[in-house]
Amino acid sequence: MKQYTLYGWHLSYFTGKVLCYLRYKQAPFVLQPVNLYTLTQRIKRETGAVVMPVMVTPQGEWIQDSSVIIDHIEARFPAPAIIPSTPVQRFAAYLFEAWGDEWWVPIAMHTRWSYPENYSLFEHDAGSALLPWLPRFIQRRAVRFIAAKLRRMLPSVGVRPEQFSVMNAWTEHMLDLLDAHFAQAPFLLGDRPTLADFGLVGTMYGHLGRDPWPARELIAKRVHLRAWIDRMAKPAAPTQGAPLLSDDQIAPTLTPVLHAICQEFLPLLEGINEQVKARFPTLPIGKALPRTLKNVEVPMGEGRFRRAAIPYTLWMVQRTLDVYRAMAPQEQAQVRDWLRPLGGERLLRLDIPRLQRQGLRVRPEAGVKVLTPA
Ligand SMILES: N[C@@H](CCC(=O)N[C@@H](CS)C(=O)NCC(=O)O)C(=O)O
Repeated sequence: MKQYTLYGWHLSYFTGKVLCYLRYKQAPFVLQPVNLYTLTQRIKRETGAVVMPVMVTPQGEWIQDSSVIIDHIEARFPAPAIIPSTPVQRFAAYLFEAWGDEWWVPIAMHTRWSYPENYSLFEHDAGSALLPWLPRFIQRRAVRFIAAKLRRMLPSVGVRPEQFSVMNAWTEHMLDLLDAHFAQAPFLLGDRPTLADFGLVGTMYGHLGRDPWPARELIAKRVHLRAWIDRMAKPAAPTQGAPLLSDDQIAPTLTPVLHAICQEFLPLLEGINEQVKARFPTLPIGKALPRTLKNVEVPMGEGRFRRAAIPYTLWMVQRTLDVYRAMAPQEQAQVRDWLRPLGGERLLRLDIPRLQRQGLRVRPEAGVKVLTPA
């Protein structure tokens, strides 16, 4: 059988997500550590962005974005299923994917780049991927240049020294909650992984679970979380027959996590949406919004957290909400009844203008008229 090629680095957040997923699915693929030429020339030409991961199909089609890659494979390799068949678990799986992809980015960047002891492994791994044919000292020099570029993005995603104590407290607490959950269930929604797990593993696989500082200081002592990361990284065998929780339930151990999603991530979405809606009427037709907009301030645990608004995040949530919209009224009612006591029902009323993705940016979906304010 012809193979898929996944271009990425195992230390990249979103490559980790897809890598764990493709392994679990036993899809025919090879991981091709992406080199400088492919990253900056071929991927740029094919997708319009310098980004990873990108997957090339056996037919030569280039697919960019971890969620689109997953959708492509799901359509062709339905078993083992990663999308729950019941409404609350299905909606929760997409919500966890969006949260895992978007909310955790500052935490993963902070735990990597605020601790210089991590740099050497990054330089080694990224260097041999980027310029495999050149001597090690040139590889290191080139990667230092890229690492410096990545570090310049830190303040925009919220990695700012004055926020470190809030971020650290949040992380310790959230990891405790996840550890307590994995002490009683092998995966987020039951006995087999779903899209929820693949969303969350992005932050844990290459970053928290593997960078030396967080792996030692944050993950090692949380043995159940550590074991989940390892299960996700090296799936034993497809757990096709293994059940999710019965009766469309979500484990009570996830209730505090879901509360946090509703009290922190939802205000972030609302803040981004406000800015996006204000920008759309003046956006020239066919143009994408900038990658980042102005700051948004939201709760984070006991504190407050400021970061730049990223319009792309709303595209991920449009994906979640589309799943809800496609449900029968009875199923929608079940999702509403589940979200209400969590304080998340207004997520369903978030009136995001229809968005089309363009690499890491978004623009109004073709054919959708954006009304100019009177
Ligand atoms: N939403 C995209 C995100 C991809 C992404 O942000 N990838 C990072 C590496 S993990 C990257 O290439 N970033 C380059 C940049 O931000 O310009 C996905 O799910 O694939």
